[in-house]
Amino acid sequence: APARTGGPADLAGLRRLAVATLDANWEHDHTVPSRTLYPHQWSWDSAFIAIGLAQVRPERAWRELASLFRAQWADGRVPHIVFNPALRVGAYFPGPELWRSATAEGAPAVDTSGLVQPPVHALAAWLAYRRAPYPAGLAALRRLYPALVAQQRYLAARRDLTGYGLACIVHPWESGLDNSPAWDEPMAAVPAEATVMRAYRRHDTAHADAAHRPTDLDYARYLAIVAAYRDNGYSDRGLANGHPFLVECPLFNAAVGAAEHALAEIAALVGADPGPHRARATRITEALVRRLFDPATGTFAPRDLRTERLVPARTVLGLAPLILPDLPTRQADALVVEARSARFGVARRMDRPLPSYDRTAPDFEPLRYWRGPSWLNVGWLVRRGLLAHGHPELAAGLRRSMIGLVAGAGCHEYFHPDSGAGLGSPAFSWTAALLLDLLA
Ligand code: 2M8
Repeated sequence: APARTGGPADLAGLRRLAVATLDANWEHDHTVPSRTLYPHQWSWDSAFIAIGLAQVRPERAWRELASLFRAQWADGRVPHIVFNPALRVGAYFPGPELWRSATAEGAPAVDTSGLVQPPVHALAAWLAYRRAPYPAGLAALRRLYPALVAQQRYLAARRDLTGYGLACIVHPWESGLDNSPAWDEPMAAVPAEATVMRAYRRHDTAHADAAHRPTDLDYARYLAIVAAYRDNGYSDRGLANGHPFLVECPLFNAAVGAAEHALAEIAALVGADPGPHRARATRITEALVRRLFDPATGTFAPRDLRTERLVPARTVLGLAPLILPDLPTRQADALVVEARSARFGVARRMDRPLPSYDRTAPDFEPLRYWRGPSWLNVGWLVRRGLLAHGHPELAAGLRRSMIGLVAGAGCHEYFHPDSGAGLGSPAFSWTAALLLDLLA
């Protein structure tokens, strides 16, 4: 493994490793998150990947986003997985045969899932353009703009179940933090038994240690929620009457708000009116504060719409609203306190990486996926937030810590939150892409 010293020679080596990782994961018009674990195209992965590609392969950055948006549904939803038809059956579980998107109204010609992921794409497109503002980039941005607007319209029109102005997620996979302790409470109410999984063959545990992944009981519930949504044609009408998982998530909605800020910038560039985007951004931030900020804990928490309760687990999802430039000082200051606390340990000099979950919690699991390990994409978002709210030293500390992770272990999917050891896929695309962005 490369040394941890971080001198210019090491940094050049790290950059080469990141570019080689992205090149190896490039697949005709998109980048797979990982050749083994995730061999298709994933929605928010593609956004993070485009940010890194913009620096080294700008033409690919735009192809990455364009290929994802070609799979957009008629209602505007951008599917969380776009399946590569060239791959064998069983290359990923659950595959197209379980999603059956072709039978749903408004689905594209290619097989996809019916779920979405945090809409970080407008932000990615804007950053990619700023990184490589060549004329083809502007043309690509112009083509993408209406699709990005439709993506937001879907979330506002179909997923605002309460009328408060927030989008709800209908599956933990939509949060991107699949088995986060944030979902334990809402998931406990989903009827399923681990034994259901005997009827299926999981693909992930053939490539990663089962102890580092969600459990069979988690997967049984994931499938039960997919079946409920799919059997209703992936329609969002009637979700409130019995869909098994309905949550307002702070990271997801922070992404929705950040998207409106980015769309305002893009609109100005492509000759559209930025005003409505700014107005929507303001309303989303207000709704986040009203609905998901918990003054008792000083952080944001998901709201379970079946019980109307805020989830008590303190996860890194709660720090995400920092990315909103218009987050009021009171909430921004509270989040900085939360980030610096022993729970998350953000500091000018970090002795350990940013965990995905409160490291003082009794059920903190340093090896298991989103229940403790450190991930570069959330760290990258939190760093942006610290910069947006005037904490350059903390942002620099977090950046150094993230670069140190890759220097020590390579472009892993996630990292042990104490030792920094690499976990999950060893050649993971968003780690490579966001490292390039951090080094730019
Ligand atoms: C993970 O999620 C997929 C399901 O969508 C899986 O576990 O198979 C999550 O880490 C998610 O955030 C990510 O987008 C995806 C691909 O990297 O993997």
